[in-house]
Amino acid sequence: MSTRSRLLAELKKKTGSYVSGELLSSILDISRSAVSKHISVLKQSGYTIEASPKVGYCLIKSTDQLLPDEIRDGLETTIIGRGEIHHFSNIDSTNNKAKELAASGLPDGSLIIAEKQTAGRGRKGRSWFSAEGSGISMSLVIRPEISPGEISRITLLTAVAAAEAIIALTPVKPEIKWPNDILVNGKKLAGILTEMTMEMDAIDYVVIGIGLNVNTPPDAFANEIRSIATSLYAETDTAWSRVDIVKAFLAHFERLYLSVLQAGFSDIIRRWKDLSNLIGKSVRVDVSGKLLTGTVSDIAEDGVLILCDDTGTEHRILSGDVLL
Ligand code: BTX
Repeated sequence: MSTRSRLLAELKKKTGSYVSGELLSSILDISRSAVSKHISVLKQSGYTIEASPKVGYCLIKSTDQLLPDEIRDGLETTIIGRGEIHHFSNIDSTNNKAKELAASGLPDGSLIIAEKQTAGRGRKGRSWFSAEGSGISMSLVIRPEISPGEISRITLLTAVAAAEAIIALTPVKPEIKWPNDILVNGKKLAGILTEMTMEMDAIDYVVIGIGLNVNTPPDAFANEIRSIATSLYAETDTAWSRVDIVKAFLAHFERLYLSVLQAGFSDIIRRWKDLSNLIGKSVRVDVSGKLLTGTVSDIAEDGVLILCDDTGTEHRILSGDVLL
C-alpha cells in the first residue's frame, strides 16, 4: 500500500472528524509537509478534505473518480480486481492499454479503468462513446485456463455479471441481447468487447472491455446514438455511485467465474437465458454482411446462437449482430 493510500485510509477511518497532521505524520513516518503534499494530491483527485492549521485534516466526502483506492476499499473478491489497478483520466481505449500491459506481464485479475476514452472501441471497428466522468469504461485482464474455442462463454459470463450487478444495486431491469449488449427498455445501457491473445494453442490472456452508461444525461450522448443509448440515470432519474457498480460487477464476475471453473458453464447459460430477451423471438441476424431471418430457439453451452429459419433449418451462429 502506498503512503498516500495509507493516509487516505487513516482519514477514512475518521470521516467527518479531524485527524491531526502530527498524528498522521507519526503513523505514516513522514514529515508534516509531506502529509500536506499528499493531501493536496488527494484534493486534486476529487476528495473533499478540510484543512485547519490547529486541528488537522478532515475527510468530508470521497471522490467519485474510479480510483484504485476507492475500488479496493471493501472489494469482496480474491482474484478479480486483485491484480494491478491502473486509472487514467483520459486514454484512447482501456482495451488497448490492457492489451499493452498484459503483453508485458500484467497479473491475472488486473483492471484498467478510465474517466474518458477518446477512441473507445466496439466490435468490428465500431466506436464506443464514453462520456467523461459519468460512465464506466474499464477492461479486466484474466488468464483463464480454457481453450480458445470457449472464449465466447467469457462474454456471456460478463454480460450476466454486469446484469446481476445492476439488478443488485438499482431498480433497473436489464435484458441481455446476444452476444454482448445490455439493454433497458430496448436501449443500450452497456456493451462488452472481449479480446484474447494466444500463444501456441493456449490462451495467454483475455481482455474484457466493458462500457456502461451510469450517470450520463440523455442529451449528453453523441447525436448519432441518442435514440439508441440509455444510462442508469436516464432510466431512474437518480445518480449512482460508479465505484459501487464497479465493485459489484467485480464481485459478481468472480462468483460466476469461480463457479465455472468448479462446476462448468451450465449455470451461467441458465442465468443468461433468464436474463435474455431473445429466446423464442423472431429476429434477423447480420452474419458478416449476410442476413439470416428466423426464430431464436436456443443458446448452446458454447455461447452459439441457434436460429431456426422458415424452412426449419437450424443455423449455429458464433458471431453476428441480432436485429430485433
Ligand atoms: P458494439 O459493436 O456491439 O456496439 C457499438 C455500437 O453501439 C456503436 O456503433 C453505436 O451504435 C453504439 N454505441 C456507441 N457508444 C455507445 C454508448 N455509450 N451507449 C450505447 N450505445 C453506444 C459494444 O460494441 C462493445 C463496447 C465496449 C466498450 C468498452 S469501454 C471499455 C473498453 N475499451 C474499449 O475500447 N472498448 C471497451
